[in-house]
Amino acid sequence: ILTQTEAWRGALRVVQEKQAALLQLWREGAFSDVLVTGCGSTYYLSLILAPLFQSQLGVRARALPASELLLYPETLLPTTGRTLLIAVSRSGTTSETIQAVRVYRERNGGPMLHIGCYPEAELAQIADLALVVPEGREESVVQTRSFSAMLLAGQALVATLQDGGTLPATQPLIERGEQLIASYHELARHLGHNPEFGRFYFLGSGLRYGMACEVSLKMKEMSLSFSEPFHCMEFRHGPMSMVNEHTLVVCLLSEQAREYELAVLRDLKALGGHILVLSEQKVNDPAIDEQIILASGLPESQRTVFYLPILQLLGYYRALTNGQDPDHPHNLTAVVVL
Ligand code: F1P
Repeated sequence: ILTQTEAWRGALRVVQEKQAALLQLWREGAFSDVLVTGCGSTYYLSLILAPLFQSQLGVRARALPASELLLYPETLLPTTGRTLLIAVSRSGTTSETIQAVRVYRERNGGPMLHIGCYPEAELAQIADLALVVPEGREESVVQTRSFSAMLLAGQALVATLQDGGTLPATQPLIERGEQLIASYHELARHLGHNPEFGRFYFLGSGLRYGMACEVSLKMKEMSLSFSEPFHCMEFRHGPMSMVNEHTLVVCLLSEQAREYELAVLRDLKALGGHILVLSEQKVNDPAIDEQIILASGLPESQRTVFYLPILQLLGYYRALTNGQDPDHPHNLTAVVVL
């Protein structure tokens, strides 16, 4: 978790190296649709990437777990245009993802772009183009550094394909990441070790929903704690009945709907919840107990990666509190085979 910013350099370098090929694929393809798929963490990465494609590039974009794409292809709307399939997988060997890609291509044709960490893996080999970030590799079963590297590669991919788009500058990005870790590591340790918390909720909307899913999964799989993600406003429609004084609510606060989201947090605070907010700038509100200020200076579409280190650390410290090995939690393997 603490070394992930080293992998960011690799992610940006890979996209830079492939820039010409990516632009050629994108322009020649004239895609109307983008379909992003993966499993587990890499499905959540797909859930972050699809709205980025849609909002930044104006194509219809959708994320589906590889198993759904494989077993329920009829849930996809047919398209009259061309689709770019993006398969995300740390290992590049998850059999659900490989099979989903094979079956989809047999039926629909079209190119496949892979985002992963292993150049020799099957998905990298069968891809038309692969963004492989070997620096993202890690020993733990749980994806942390790899997720960060693949996410940044995906964000940089979207930036590259935008007309006149530029990649974020590598050095300032890394420096800000390291500053965030230095500033808030202690907060993650403190909250993660607090035995009072028995329930964790991660709220994020719009571009942040996939991230809320991922950081909630980190908490769940590393520490075997009760943890769930929701869209912010959705939380009031039932799930908030679970909030009490043993609940930590983590909100990835937006700028465009901030007032609505703060109103939800005030309700949760009134129920006894402890509220941690991550926001670009400082926000003053009585509902907020703790705040992480990203101060990235980047547009929303390019700052998602900054949510990761501290919230991964939160799961890590909770795992230690729960007596779990955060690298090798119970019942998990690095690659799932169908
Ligand atoms: C996908 C994945 C991981 C999860 C676990 C099992 O792997 O579901 O997200 O943490 O290790 O596999 P991959 O296809 O991204 O390699």
